[in-house]
Amino acid sequence: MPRHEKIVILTGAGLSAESGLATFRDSGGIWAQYDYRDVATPDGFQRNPNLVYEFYNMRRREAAKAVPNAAHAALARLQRDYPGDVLLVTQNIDDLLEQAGAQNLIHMHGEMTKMLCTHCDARLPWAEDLSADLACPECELIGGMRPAVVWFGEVPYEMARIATALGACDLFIAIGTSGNVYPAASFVAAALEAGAHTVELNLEPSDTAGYFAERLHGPATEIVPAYIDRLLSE
Ligand code: BV8
Repeated sequence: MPRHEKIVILTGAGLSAESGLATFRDSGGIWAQYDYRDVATPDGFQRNPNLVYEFYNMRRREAAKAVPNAAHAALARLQRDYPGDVLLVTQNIDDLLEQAGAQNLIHMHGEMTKMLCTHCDARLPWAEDLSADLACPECELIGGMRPAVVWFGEVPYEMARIATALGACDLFIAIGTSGNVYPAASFVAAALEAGAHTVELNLEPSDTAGYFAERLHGPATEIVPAYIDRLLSE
C-alpha cells in the first residue's frame, strides 16, 4: 500500500528555468521585459496582435531549443514507478514534461505548440510562428489564429477535473511557482481542505509558502529528484 494514494503536483516556470526558459517574476524575467497587459491579455491581443504573435513566436523558438532537465525526468519517473495516482498540473506552456515522458498531465494555461482559431474555435498542433495573415487549417478563414494559451482574465483549462483531483488528494506538491497567479495559487488551500500533506519545492519561499506543511528550497534539478527518490523508497 503506497504511503500516498493520490498525488497532485502543480508546476510553474521554475521547473523549466534550468532548461534555459525564462521565468516570469525573477529578476530579468519575462514581466521585466514585457507588460503582461500588452502580451498576455485579450485586450493586448486586440490592441496589437503583432506584438503578441512575436512574443509567443520568440518563446516558442526558445522552447524548441530547450531539453527536459533532471526535474522533468524525475516527475516522469514518479508517474511511471509510483504505485499511487500522480496527476501533473502545469502552468507552463512548454512541452518539456511530455518530452521527458510524463503522461497524466494538464496544461491549465494552455500550450505554445497549439493554435486556437477565434473564428471556428479549432485547437490544433502548431509548432511554427503564428501571424495575422495565416488561414486556419479548419475553417480556412484568415486572421483568427492565436496561441492556445490562457491569458489573464481568461478561464484556465480543465478546472473541474483539477478541483476534483485536489478534493481527493492526500499529497500536494508545488514546484517552481511563485504563488502569484490565481486560481493556481489557491490549489494548496484546496489540498489542505482535503487533508493532504502539502510540500513546496522551490528555489526560495513562494508567496504561498506559509500554506505548506513541508518546504524544501533549492534548484529544481537538485531538490525534485531527491524528493522523488524519497517518495519512491518509502
Ligand atoms: C482567471 C499565459 C477566472 C501563458 C499566464 C483582474 C482581472 C482579471 C483577472 C484577475 C484580476 N486580478 C486577479 C485576477 C486573476 C488573475 C491573476 O491571478 N492575476 C494575478 C497577477 C494577481 N488570474 C487570471 O486571470 C486567470 N484566470 O482568474 O479566470 C476564473 C478563476 C477560477 C476559475 C474559473 C475562472 C488566468 C491566469 C493565467 C494567466 N496566464 N500566462 C504564458 O504566456 O505562459 S500567467 C503566467 O504566470 C504563466 O502561466 C506562469 O506559469 C504563471 C505563474 O507564474 P509562475 O509559473 O509561478 O512563474 P514565476 O516566474 O512567477 O515564479 C517562478 C518561481 O520559480 C519563483 O518562485 C522562483 O523562485 C522559482 N524558481 C526559479 N528558478 C528556479 C525556481 N525553482 C526551482 N528551481 C529553479 N531553478
